[in-house]
Formats: sequence, structure tokens, C-alpha cells
Amino acid sequence: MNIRLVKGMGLLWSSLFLLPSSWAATASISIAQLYQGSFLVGTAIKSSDLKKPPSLSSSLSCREFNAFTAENAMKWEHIHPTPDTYDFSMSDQLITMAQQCDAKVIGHTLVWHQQTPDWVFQDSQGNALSRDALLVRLKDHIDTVVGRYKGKVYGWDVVNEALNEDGTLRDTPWRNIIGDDYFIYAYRYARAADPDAQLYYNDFNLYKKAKVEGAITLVNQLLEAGEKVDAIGMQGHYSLFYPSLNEIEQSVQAIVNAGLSIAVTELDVSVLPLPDDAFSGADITQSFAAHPVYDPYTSRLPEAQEQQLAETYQGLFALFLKYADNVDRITFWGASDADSWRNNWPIRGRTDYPLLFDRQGRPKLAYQYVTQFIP
Ligand code: 9MR
Repeated sequence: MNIRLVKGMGLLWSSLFLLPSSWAATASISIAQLYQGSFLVGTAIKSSDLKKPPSLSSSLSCREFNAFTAENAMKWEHIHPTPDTYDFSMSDQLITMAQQCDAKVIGHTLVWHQQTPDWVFQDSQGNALSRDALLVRLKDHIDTVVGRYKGKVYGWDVVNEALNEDGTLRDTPWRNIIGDDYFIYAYRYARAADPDAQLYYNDFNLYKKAKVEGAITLVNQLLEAGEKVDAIGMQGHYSLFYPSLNEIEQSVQAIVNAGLSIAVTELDVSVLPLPDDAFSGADITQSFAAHPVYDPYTSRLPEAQEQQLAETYQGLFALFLKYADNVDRITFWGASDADSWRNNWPIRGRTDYPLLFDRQGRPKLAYQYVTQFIP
């Protein structure tokens, strides 16, 4: 067997290797510890976990991961629901939880066209804001949110999903009102509010050549304008059926060749079939009618698919390890299958199995594959 060690885990390896296959359920070494020295391993924290009292130190997320992203809590509609109201209850809780668990906090997200209330783009009469007025509003939001967590947030997804699939700039209210340079202001304001926080550009489907080239162009424009961008966030909403490892590697290489770093920001691997006309990625405006043919594993995942999922994850981790010098973090979009958004997209109410832990929070075969054998 050709075993490649995770950087810095040599001492741990010999003891792990002797453990029985059920070791993971009780092992005291977490996936984040195993990959320490290579990259952070994070998870998204759902809002319901941020409404509880701060005693989550024994939770799965706390035990296994060392970077936390709020799945929804820091999005504009939650953190800044009306012009004069900020609600920091859940985001403060995320900071507390991260401190208890010794995890980094990733801020998600400052500028997006989704989950941003309509009032953001309107004046008090409901008319479209001018460019200058929207820039003032954007600066106020970033100053307030990033400023509050200065020194406490490791990195921010500053602009999220600004690109079309062909790599051109998406039409959003931000672009329509401010103009093509809207993202330059976002990074400028973010750096001014916390000069030490990492800043990312985050998007899905970056395994597509045209889209990753669009992301690299966008980041280069920012750098040429004198702004700081620390990494491109490849979301990583994948499936057993797409993309190929080769497609992902081509994109990773394109980013590395451009001299940029990578953060895998929202990793999950759906096992469910999709309608032919469904689009890969994470376009949340997509929705299809439920049909049993698209929901085949309601009681359990058959062994063959469990195995395929494990091998897919193993391949992904082997790939990220190969480029570990340029990969800062791998964040899963959730911890257990029960919590995954993939159960509801692009068809509501399905039973998907996209993560490393099952519905009871027990490690799956995929967990064993990414923690034991990296080919
Ligand atoms: O997982 C999130 C889900 O709970 C929300 O309903 C959805 C609404 O926008 O956003 C999901 O997270 C998205 C992330 O913020 C940005 N990339 C795509 C993710 C999946 O849609």
C-alpha cells in the first residue's frame, strides 16, 4: 500500500494505523488535528446552534474542526435586517463558540445578491439608491460588521458569487447601481476595517475553466487596484457525478499558476441523481418538483454508494494535500448529513448523504478514508 502522510502527522500515524476500523468513533484525534500543518479543516455552523447557550464545547463541530463559518448568521438579512438595526446575537455566539473550541472564525459574507434585503438598494421612498448612496451604505455595513470582529475573524468572504458561469460579471443590484468597480470598494472597506483579516473571493463551480479564469481576472483587477485578496474560495458543492478530479485539479493549478492561494470553503458531495436540466453548483434560485426517482436512498445509503462517496472524498483530500502549500483551509458545508442544505436543493425534502458524519453524528466510511488512507 502506498501511503502518503499528511504533513506533520508522522508521529500520529503509527498509532492510528494499528487501531481497528471502528477507531474513528472514539478516537481522540480529530480530522482537524490530523491535517494540522497542511491546512485548517472547518465546518459551517447552522443558525440553530447559535441560538443555544454557549456550551457547545462537546459538540461534533467543536471536537472535529478548527475553523467555523456561520452558514447563515452573518449574511446581511440576519446581521443587518433593517437600515437602523444590526443583530449580532448569533454572530457573537459564533465568536464565543470558536473561542471555546479553539477554532478560527470565517466571516460569510459581506457582499452577495442573495439574502440581502431589498431596502439595501432603495431609499426611504423605495426608489433605487444612487451609486454614492449605496457605497456609503456598503461602507457603513462593512465598517460595522468587520469592525466589531476586528482581530476575532480570521478571514472574510468579502464578495460572494459575483460571476456567471462563463466568467463574466453577474448582473446584481450591486453591479447595476454602483458599476463594475463595486467589488473594489468592498475589498477596500474590508481591509480598512480589519487590516489583518484574510480576504477572499468566494464562488461555486470554479472547476469550470471559464469561471475560474473569471475569478482569477477579478482577483488580478483587485490586486492591480492596490487591494488585498488572500485566496480564492472554491466552494466545492460537488456530487458523485461531477466534477472529475481532473477538472478540479486543472482549476487548482490555474489558481496556483496565477500566484494565488485557495480556500475550499463549502465542501459537500451529493450522492443523489439530478434531473437532466438541473445545473451543477449552488444556484439557490433553482428548484425542481420532488419525484421518488430523485430520492432513492430514503432509508439508508447502499454500500456501493457509501464506498463511492468515501473514494471521492479520499481523492479530493489527496488532491488538496498535493497542493497543500497553496491550500489554506478545507471547510465542509456542515458536519452531519442531517443538517445539510443538499437535502433541500434543488429539490426539497430529499435524503442526501453529502458529509463525513451520518444523521446521528457518527463518522462514515468517508471519514475513515480521509483520516486513514491518503493514496
Ligand atoms: O446553506 C445555506 C442555506 O441554509 C441557505 O438557505 C442558503 C440561502 O442562501 O444558503 C446556503 O449557503 C450557501 C452559501 O451561503 C453560499 N454558497 C452556496 C451555499 C448553498 O446554497
